[in-house]
Amino acid sequence: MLFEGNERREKERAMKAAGRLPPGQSLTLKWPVLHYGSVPRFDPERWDFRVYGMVAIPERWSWPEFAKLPRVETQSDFHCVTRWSRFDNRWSGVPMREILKIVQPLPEARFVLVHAEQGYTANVPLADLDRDEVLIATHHDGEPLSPDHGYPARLIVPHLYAWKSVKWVRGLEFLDRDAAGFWERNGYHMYGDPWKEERHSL
Ligand SMILES: Nc1nc2c(c(=O)[nH]1)N[C@H]1C(S)=C(S)[C@@H](COP(=O)(O)O)O[C@H]1N2
Ligand SMILES: [Mo]
Repeated sequence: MLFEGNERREKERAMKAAGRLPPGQSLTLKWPVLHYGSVPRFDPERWDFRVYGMVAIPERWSWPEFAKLPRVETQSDFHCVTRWSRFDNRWSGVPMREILKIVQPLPEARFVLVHAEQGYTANVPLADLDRDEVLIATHHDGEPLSPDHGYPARLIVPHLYAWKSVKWVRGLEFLDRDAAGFWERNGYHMYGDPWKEERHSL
């Protein structure tokens, strides 16, 4: 226990020195599980991933179709608004830029409402999805996601607070205006930049 505490504090100091620990955050070596509601069951027969709204080519992929999309591996940090940060997560899955290439957002599209099981949603500006480190992850540190971390697939947007990294993701809705998601309707910030501590809206 004592050793674990020292190791954590040392890594935290190192991340702080490297400019990787956002203000008001502390480093965790574990991986907490955080979500509203219960863990949904995955049914590969019925699962689909829909991309719709303001796109030139709407898509609906079944699980086998989704599994054939191009893949990428990334490494990034993860910052929860409840003040823990987890560093150097290795994710693999479908790069968001591949999805954008396929569906071709219309010029009017500026925001995306991300949809998950059980009606969970989060809003993200399109420009914030159009980045190399953003992906729909199916694996973490070489293993398939566990059910409580979002199996079979979750969004990862490392530069925003982790409530935007939607677990059990099922679709992307492209919009010409910002529309609050689940936590955003409940007082969280519309954008959620951890470096500016955009935790709550006023
Ligand atoms: N579908 C869904 N995704 C979600 C949430 C949720 O309640 N439902 N919670 C978010 C929050 S607040 C955090 S911090 C991260 C936590 O991811 P983890 O449980 O894998 O650590 O998931 C995010 N994604
Ligand atoms: Mo969170």
